[in-house]
This record gives sequence, structure tokens and C-alpha cells, in this order.
Amino acid sequence: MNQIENLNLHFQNITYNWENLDRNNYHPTYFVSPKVLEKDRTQNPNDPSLWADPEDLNKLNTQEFLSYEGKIKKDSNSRPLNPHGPTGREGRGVLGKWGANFAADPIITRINKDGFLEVIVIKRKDSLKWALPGGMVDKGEHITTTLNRELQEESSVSLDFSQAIPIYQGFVNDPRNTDNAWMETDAYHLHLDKDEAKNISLKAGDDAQDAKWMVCSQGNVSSLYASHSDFIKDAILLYQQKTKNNILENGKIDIKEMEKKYPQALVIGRFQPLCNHHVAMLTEVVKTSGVKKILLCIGVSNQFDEKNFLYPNEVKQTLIPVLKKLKISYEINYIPDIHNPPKYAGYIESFFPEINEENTQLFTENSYTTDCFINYGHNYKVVKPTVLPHKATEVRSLMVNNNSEWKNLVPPHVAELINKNDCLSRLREIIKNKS
Ligand code: RP5
Repeated sequence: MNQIENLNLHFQNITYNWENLDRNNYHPTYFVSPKVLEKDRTQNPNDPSLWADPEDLNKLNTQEFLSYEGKIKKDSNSRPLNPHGPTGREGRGVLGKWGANFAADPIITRINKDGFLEVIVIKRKDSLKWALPGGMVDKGEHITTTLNRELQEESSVSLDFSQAIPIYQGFVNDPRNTDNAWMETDAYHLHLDKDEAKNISLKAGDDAQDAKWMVCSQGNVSSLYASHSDFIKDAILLYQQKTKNNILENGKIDIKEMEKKYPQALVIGRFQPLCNHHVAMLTEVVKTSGVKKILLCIGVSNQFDEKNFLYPNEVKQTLIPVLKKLKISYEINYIPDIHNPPKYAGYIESFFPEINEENTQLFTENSYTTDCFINYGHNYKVVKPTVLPHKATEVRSLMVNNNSEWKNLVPPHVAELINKNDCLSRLREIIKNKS
């Protein structure tokens, strides 16, 4: 057992907080690792390899300490106080930053060939404990970049985290925490389908002693480093909720019979234009619902307006590459607007005669569409997909305002089509004629 874990033992079973602490009987040990002092960035602010704060708090640019846990209190020496209470150790120990040390943790799962849920874990060099392949966020770095960089450094795997699901943000019960420095993290979950998982070959990187896929049995998941067991348990809960699959105690997936009977997904939208938000939704439908076919309805208006500036065939052209990439069979129909809620579900059924409430579930986040499919004599199963923050309305507004940011919110092939067909001029013309 190393020195830090040993010290931690004194405190791990008792809950102290700063308010009820008997300070006369509290004698913490002050410790800052020589390695931290060596890496003091104020020695040369231009050297990116110097990652630690100065020991002298007065040399910090700000005395405000950021934290996901809320406002941070300070002690009489202006040192930040651990929001989860005393630890028995003062100073920063082996952590570089005063206050929160921000990390990011990727939770990558797959279902193995025998039907067990597995997660990528690495063996840490410091404690020899199995852990998520997470690491510290570099200054100014976006979390999705940290997630991929750390995954690469620890397990030699590279993945796109733009559609990963946020699981946790906050304090980590890390053995390195002290009264004045502690770990906080953002944990994200990415579930890989068979094809994606097939391309992964794990190899321990420089920061880890070993890397492996670990079966998510209750025993395995409960014995990980710091709070990582809790992050994985939360990710599994959410995964179960979304897929309606049950994960048994030994990690095996128990696909509920009830969910198997919906082979088709009905997806209705205007996709003006198709943006990353729609792609995330279609990906989620394919990956989590078990459907075999997507029936796509492109809502079509009989005239151009600020919400309808693309031709139906242009919308179709943007959707097809996405569906092909998802390797799902599909059928696409143009659905002219009828503005008649009681008739709407029957109207859609007339375009796809094979659908009924037994074989098709509707995926929508739109309450108008939901209403049409669960009322007026209908009882379709409606699933609300996870909604990403950016939407087509925002993309169109950026376009109208000549803000090229819109290109970051749509897949590259959509931006290409919009440029090639000069759809931006078309949209601006529509807006101009309206006013
Ligand atoms: C944990 O420490 C975090 O959850 C993250 O996994 C890790 C980051 O520290 P290093 O791996 O960079 O040491 O508290």
C-alpha cells in the first residue's frame, strides 16, 4: 500500500465536514510532492510541460477556484477547501493544481460475442488498480478532445466522442485528494456496436500498465479505482433504460422479449437542413432500439419559407449517406403537410401500408407528432430520443446571419450540398421577400 492510500484509511469511514470539525484536535500533515514543485509553470509560462500551480498562492492569476461543486471556501491561509471535507492532508500532495484538478473519463462499452456487456479499463501505474482510461484536461482543451487523447495515451484506441452521452460531472473520491486539492471529472459513455468494436485493438499506452475489456459483472464493476465504479454503474443504468435490455449480475445482456417485436422505426422530420442533432438521433435509434428498418418521412411544405428552403430531393440526398453509414435498411417518403392532427397518423400509414402499432415504434421529440400518434384512436409506442443542444432552427439562424459556425453543426456532406446548390442565397432571398 502506498503512503497516500495508507493516510486515506484514517478518514475513509468517517464523514467529516468543515463545519463540525474540531479544529483543536485536527492536525493534518502538510505535503507537496517535489515532482509538483519541479513542474511549477511560473518558472516559464511558455513551457507547456510545466503543468503545476506555484506553491505560493499569491502568484496565481486568480484567487477564485473553479469547481463543479459550487462556490469554494478558503481557509485562513487563502487555500481552497475541499468541498467534501477534511482528508487529514494539507497542501496539494501529488496533485498539480490548488483546488479542483479537472479530468475526463471515457466509459467505452461493447457487447462481446457471448452476449456480455464489457467496458474498457486500464491498470494504473500508481495504485495498480483497474480504472477508466481517463486523465487530466489540458488548459483550454475541449472535453471530447481530452476523452480521445487520454483513451489513446492509455489504451492506444482513438474514437469520436462528439456523440458520447454525459454521465457524471463533479467531485471524484480519488485517493490523491487533500484538503486543498482534489479531483473533479466529466465522465462520458460511448457504446460501440459490433462493427465499431471489431476495429479496436487494445494495447496499454505509456500511462498504463495494462488495458483490457472487462465484463461488467457486479463484482468487477464494484472494485475499480476512485469513483469509477459509480460512473460505470450510472452508465449501465442509463443504457438499460434506453435499450430496455436488462444487464444480469454476471454482465450478460437479457434482451426483453417485449422489445423484440418492433422491427421498424418511424422517424418524421423536415431536416431543413439535416444537422448533427438528427444524425445523433438516427444513430441512437439504430443502436439502441434493435429495429431492422427505418421508415423516414420527410415533411414537405407546398411553398418555400424560412423553415423550408431546401427541395425535398435535396433533403433526401443529405439523409441517404447517413442511413447507409448506419448500415440499416430504409424507405423514404415525402409527406406533404396536412395540418390535421386527428387524421395525421392514418395519413402517414397510407404512405407505409405495412406499419401498425404492433410492428412499428415512433421516434420523435416533437409533442405535436406524439399527440397525433397516441390520441385520436391510435396507440403507437413513442420513444423520445436524447436531444442534443443544437437544432436546425439554430443552424438556419446562423446561416441567415452569415455566421459560418453553421458548418460545424451539420455533417460535412450537408455543408457541401448547401454550398454546391447555393442554398444560402436561396434562404436569404426567401427571408428578404418575406420582409
Ligand atoms: C481520477 O483520476 C479521474 O476520474 C481520472 O480517471 C484520473 C485522472 O488522473 P490521472 O489518470 O491523469 O492521474 O480521479
